[in-house]
Amino acid sequence: MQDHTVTIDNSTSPAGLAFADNFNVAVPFIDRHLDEGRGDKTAIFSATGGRVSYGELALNVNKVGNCLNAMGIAAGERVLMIIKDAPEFYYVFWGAIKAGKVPVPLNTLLRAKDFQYMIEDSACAALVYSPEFADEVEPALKATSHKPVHVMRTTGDETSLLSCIKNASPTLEPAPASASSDCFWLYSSGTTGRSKGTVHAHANMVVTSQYYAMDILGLREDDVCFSAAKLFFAYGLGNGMTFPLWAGASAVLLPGPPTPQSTFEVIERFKPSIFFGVPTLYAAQLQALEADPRHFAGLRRCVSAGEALPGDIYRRWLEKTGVSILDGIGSTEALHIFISNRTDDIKPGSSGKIVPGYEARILDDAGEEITGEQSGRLMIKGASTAGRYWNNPEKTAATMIGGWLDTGDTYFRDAEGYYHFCGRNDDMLKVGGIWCSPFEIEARLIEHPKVLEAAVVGRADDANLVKPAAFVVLRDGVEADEQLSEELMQHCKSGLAKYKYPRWLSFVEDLPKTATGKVQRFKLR
Ligand code: 3UK
Repeated sequence: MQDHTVTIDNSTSPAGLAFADNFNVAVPFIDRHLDEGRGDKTAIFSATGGRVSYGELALNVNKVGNCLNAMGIAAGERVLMIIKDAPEFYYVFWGAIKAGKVPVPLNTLLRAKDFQYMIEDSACAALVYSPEFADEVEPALKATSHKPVHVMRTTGDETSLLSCIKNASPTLEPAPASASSDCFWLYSSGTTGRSKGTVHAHANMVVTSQYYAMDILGLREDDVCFSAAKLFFAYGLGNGMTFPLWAGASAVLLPGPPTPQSTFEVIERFKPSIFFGVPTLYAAQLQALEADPRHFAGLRRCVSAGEALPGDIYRRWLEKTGVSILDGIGSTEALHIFISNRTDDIKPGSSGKIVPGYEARILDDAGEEITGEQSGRLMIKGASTAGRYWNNPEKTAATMIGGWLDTGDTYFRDAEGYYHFCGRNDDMLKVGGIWCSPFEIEARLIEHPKVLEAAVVGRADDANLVKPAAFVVLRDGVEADEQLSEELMQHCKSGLAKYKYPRWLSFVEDLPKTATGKVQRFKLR
């Protein structure tokens, strides 16, 4: 295979990466393993049974690519994916890339109106979904003004993707591409307005795999990676797919929700060597371990990201399991972690130091770089960052500035070079590592006939992790009681993605406001 190669020069730090002029990233991630003799090695263990070898993976990727070609989907057209963590996620993602289409994995926890927006915004040519999500996907397809030409379930009858690939050709030439051409998108949420399609190039997954997974995590071919964070998040996409594929290692996929029970079962059964979680899950797992201690044989690394890992969780996890958790900050726009603790260099409560290959700057309000220990706006630069948001030049211009990415976070760097998270510059909340806009919850509350006004802010729970807290002003004559509080929580759970409901709800007479009528959230916090 002469084309589509990437050369890695490990004599420099960070490793030098040189891409062939014609570079389709499916070749080094999928096809390379056949040339390197890993055809029989397990690429994927599925928690629902079954394993997929590198040989079968490459075959199914080709078959899906051929099906997409046969449907007449043109180069660069989007293929939306609403797919659970299972081998078919890999097949569609890599099949699309190899055939020159642009896969767009969506958060499967979202609701019909979110999917409707993404179908319209992406103007996708195809949508592939797991039957489990039909109740939200199908109403979205009915309501949308843009009808994707091809809609397919992953499994089911003869119209499903898995039936389609039965008769597809097992060989596929990689579509022409280059290191900087559009490869895939991930949607990233914003405070106000809708989420933005973050456009990633072919080179980007190579960069995160090399700079973070190989150089910081020390990923090896004999590793087994298990990510509690789902593949549709940039964090999970790296942990549970691109990293193990890059190293020729193996991944374990858990299709269902990650609970202490379900993750412990996977860890005990498959003995992963690297576990990737989020602080909220580590806190819940610790609680479960206190009642029911377990020993995780084979586990050599644990990673946390999505929101800051409290030092207390770090210490208790180390005490209970003997494994330290590496906290690192990443983002959808940067694709993966760019500041991280190291196995031999951890400062609990901090995000660690810059990952070689990335640069960071902290700016004051005037846009000047801060060199001392004061906090400011964190900007980062690196070869894995998205070049633009889809169809959104304003947001692109505001966020991606001269090669620098505005993270939207306030950070300070201490005298030893460790970065410390101080909060967001906007009102966005991270709940269990997942974005949550207070405005969206407020809008849902206000839809309720008994609610006049609502304001939502973040509040720390017992584990020192932020969850939404709502303040509600009721309409005249409505009685505030426990039952109404429960009714409003249910109203949120039924209309929003499940993780977005307020964990606390207080009834108030009025909301603190500025002279211009803007809610003063800081007073509620
Ligand atoms: C926050 C953190 C403190 C921070 C992500 C690893 O979370 C990821 O991507 P998102 O786009 O959110 C990015 C924002 O989340 N954040 C993430 N990690 C930390 N804050 N400490 C942390 N360790 O506000 C950041 O701007 O959902 C994480 C890898 C890939 C990712 N996409």
